[in-house]
Amino acid sequence: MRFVVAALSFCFVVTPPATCFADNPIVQTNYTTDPAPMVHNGRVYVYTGHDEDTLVNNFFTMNEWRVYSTADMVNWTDHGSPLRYNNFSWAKGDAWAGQCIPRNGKFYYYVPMTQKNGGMAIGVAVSSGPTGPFTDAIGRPLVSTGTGDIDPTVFIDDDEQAYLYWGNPNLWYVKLNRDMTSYSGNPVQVSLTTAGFGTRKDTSRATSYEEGPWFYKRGGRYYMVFAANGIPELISYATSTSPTGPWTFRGVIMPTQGASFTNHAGVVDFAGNSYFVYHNGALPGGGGYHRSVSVERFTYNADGAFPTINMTSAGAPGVGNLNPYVTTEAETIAWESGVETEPCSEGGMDVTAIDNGDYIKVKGVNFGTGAVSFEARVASASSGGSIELRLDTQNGTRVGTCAVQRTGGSQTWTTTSCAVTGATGLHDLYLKFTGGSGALFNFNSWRFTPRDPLPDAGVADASDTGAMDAGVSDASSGGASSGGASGSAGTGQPPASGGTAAGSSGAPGSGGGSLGSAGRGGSASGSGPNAAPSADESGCACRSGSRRGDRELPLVTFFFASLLVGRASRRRRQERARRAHAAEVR
Ligand code: FUB
Repeated sequence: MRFVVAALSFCFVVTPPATCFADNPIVQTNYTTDPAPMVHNGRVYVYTGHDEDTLVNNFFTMNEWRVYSTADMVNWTDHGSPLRYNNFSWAKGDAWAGQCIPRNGKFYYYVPMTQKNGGMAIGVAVSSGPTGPFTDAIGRPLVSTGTGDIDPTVFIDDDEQAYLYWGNPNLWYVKLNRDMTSYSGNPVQVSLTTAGFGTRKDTSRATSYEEGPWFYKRGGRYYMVFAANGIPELISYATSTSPTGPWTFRGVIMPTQGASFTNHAGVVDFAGNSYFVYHNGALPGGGGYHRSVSVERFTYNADGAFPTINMTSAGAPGVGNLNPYVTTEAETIAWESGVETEPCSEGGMDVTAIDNGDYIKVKGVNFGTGAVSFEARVASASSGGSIELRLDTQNGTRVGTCAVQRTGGSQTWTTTSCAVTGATGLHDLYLKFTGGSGALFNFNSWRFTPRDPLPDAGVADASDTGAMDAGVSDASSGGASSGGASGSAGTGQPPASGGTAAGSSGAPGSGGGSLGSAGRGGSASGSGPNAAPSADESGCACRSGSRRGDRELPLVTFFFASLLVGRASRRRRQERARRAHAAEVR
């Protein structure tokens, strides 16, 4: 169901805009990992991995990638899974960290997987849209060096040359051809020097570089953000005046925090702000194998350096407000309690597993001079229930109650409506679900009807996502080209060694209950004792674990190194989340 309503700009609104902050983690319906942000057509898309609730061999259990998007940095629309490892005929598992980039009117998604014939390799999938579905573009791995081919990052330079970097323990790159599905020459192994990639806290490798590179350009300077220091990881960065180095180590961005032994970062500029997207174990039931994506807003220093960025539960401030008078997908969520999402027969996703007392919170909703009615697209195979419309808290002022009747099927959709009184100005909106026992109904989309005609400014297509009333500017993925980064030359590096790297790419370790994490370490054939930089572990009431092993050791070695991750069901996890947020007055 789609509505196109004119006027996203509420200049008649008397309520001054208030700053609302995102709730971190930004997704509560799934454990999400390895975020890769991408800006496209006024929205930020975040491509993620998905840690399954139930672990296999107490290790990363990841079968698919997922994508979420936002126009305001606080309300995130769930687009489901655009790609799975088994969409690649040559892969047998491990849908680890990827990155998507638009080019030539298409979207290219670079993702690592374990091959059926062993070892990890990077594939490329293509789609005509940012939310997929994606298909294997070439029917075979794009790159496969045999040494930890994980965590691809892709960037297209101003001269239109595209680069793909990746790897753990080595850092590799290729120059992609314009088709984005092939490359010229052989993979080049970056020479990892302490001048370029910092000194490791231990001597297991030559530098602090571990994995998860994120490559982009800002203000004429190239940035390589990466997970560093072994287990538990922190996020550091290097810069260069050239896309292929040499690199100069610039320090730590995000200290070791957040109850996950890995971290993995992406950086994006959007609507004039810079955002740092990462993962931790902050969701209830979270840990090293049950991670969740969070976002922080930050400002580069005048010289282009990163500030220290700490993990928060508040997250990034909102950008503009949400317009309730255009259709919003029900799966556009700032925070929820108890619900899940699923593919919808009407397209996109719907909200399901709705029980009595569950809710969805949408932040920064601008009702202007007021709403007179509300309508929702719903389906119910049971006896239905109600949607209570409450302002600012889950038990806040009720401005309407919409009855949902049985429709005869969980995907048999109808529109229900109800009167609304007292919804004016700017509020967080709670869609609170009530009814009998068991699953009540499914929920596809909603919108309010305004009391007054909307001004004729700013026509917008609500399409199938949340809609904003504030203009947002597009920016290229990665760092924006604006800003005051003054380039500085990197230090020289020795010629690339042809090094062998007894590579690692495996991680024992685990969460433990809701906070635990354990470790993973590298075992590359690096050399040289390295002083350990001391990580600032302030800012998060979480603990991090110790280094335990190496990803490419046999899985059996992971067992002794792993703590049990609570296999909390999604319901239990969400119930804990509900309790954690019960006291909120947002
Ligand atoms: O999610 C699996 C792996 O853990 C990723 O590839 C790494 O970056 C680390 O986050």
